[in-house]
Amino acid sequence: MRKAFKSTLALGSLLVAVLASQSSAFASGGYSPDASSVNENSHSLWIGAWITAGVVGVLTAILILWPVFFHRKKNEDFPRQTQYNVPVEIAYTVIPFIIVAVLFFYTAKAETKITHIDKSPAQHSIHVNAIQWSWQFTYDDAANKPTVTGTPDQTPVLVLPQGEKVRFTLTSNDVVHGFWIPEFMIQMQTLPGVENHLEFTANKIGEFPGRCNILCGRAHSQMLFKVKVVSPADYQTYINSVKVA
Ligand SMILES: [Cu+2]
Repeated sequence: MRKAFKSTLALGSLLVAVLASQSSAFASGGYSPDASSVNENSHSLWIGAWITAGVVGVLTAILILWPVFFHRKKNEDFPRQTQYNVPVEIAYTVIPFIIVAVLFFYTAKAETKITHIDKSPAQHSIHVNAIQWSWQFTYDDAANKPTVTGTPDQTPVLVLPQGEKVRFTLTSNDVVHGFWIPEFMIQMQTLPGVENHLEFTANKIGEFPGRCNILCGRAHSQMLFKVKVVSPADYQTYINSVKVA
């Protein structure tokens, strides 16, 4: 018993040490609050949802553990059975409803901002087309509309200008795929026969992984791409250097 207590204590201290060493990553929920214009709206929602889940989780654990420790069977008598406690039933119906309504409100508010498309055209326009099993990026900015087509063996690179808004048109050649850049807290489905639109600004220079996040068939896990955020000048140089497909 003492040994079990000691090893639990050791495990607990190890966990605290790991969390402390990762404190900034832990505090930001594993995501950057400003990597893109989407993060600026998604990040607070993400953290808020975790805090809500934490509070609900701790309260639920207390409600479960309380009777376990303080209402243990003291004699052989069958305990008094109760039912139809109306105030309790109303409370456990109304409280979750309020929690869901509040989460829904903040989700809908953030989503409206994230999916907002300005009437005036964005500074840049890129067409993303998903194909089994890779991605095609067409830079509509350049007059010759150069296209980069990837394969599972040659993952394509999506080059974006730092600090400038890009309007994405998302389509699919075959089945439903999901255009996902985890670092930018954004995912949107690409649907055959439908054009989806999304606008955002990448704020930080660097390379970030991109993936398909809808199970779309045999080689779904190989639908990888790389996002490379460069300065606006380097972006112009890049799109002028891409060969027309
Ligand atoms: Cu896919």
